[in-house]
Amino acid sequence: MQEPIRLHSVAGSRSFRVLWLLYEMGLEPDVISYDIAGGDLRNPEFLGLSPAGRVPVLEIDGQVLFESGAITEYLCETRPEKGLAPMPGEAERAPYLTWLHYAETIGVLIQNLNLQQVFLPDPAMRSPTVIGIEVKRLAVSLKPLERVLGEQAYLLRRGFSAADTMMGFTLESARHYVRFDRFPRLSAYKARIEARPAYQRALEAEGLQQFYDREFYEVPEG
Ligand SMILES: N[C@@H](CCC(=O)N[C@@H](CS)C(=O)NCC(=O)O)C(=O)O
Repeated sequence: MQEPIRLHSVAGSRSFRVLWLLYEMGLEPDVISYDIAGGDLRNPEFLGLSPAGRVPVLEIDGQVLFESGAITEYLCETRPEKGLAPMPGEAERAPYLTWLHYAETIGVLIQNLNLQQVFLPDPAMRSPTVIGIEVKRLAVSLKPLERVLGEQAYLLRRGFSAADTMMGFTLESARHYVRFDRFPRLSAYKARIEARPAYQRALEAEGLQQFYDREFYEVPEG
């Protein structure tokens, strides 16, 4: 009998990337949910799986993996028949790796903004200067996506891939800080990937996101 696949997850976090990819591959993980604000991720048991206390963590094939990009690469390399990534030596391998990791360049900007706008307990602790800079950096980092999506429907010319599962979730967070009407192609791409049955299923399985209590966060006056 095959061992169960276990995904350690926080709703609305980077673990969504992995859940969505697993569903795109037709795999059925058990989802173990944590409360990010409640200190769950600092439990010694969880720290034994993820040393920095971060999600996602995936238990699969007798191994424990953390880092969403590494998990994505591992899943695609061990299950090449799913056709969700160009393998070494195949066409578009370089842009695939580039976009897959670029999703974390954007992810870190969002993380900084989440810290400032969502997690700091007292608004007086926020830095309008830092928020303003990070929002600008986020908008700049979306521009290359707008350019590439003018020429193709997905991040790779060959079609939907795991670069999209890494990036797509990131865009859903980014729109809380940058207005997407400036990025019409990116908006169309976002709608296209979110309409996929596996994306919708992951949303349902994950439950309500725990991060945002409003549609858009303005840069505070300062
Ligand atoms: N580069 C890592 C980042 C993981 C990460 O920071 N995850 C966030 C949720 S999106 C987290 O677990 N944060 C908990 C904390 O910072 O305490 C990845 O892509 O997996």
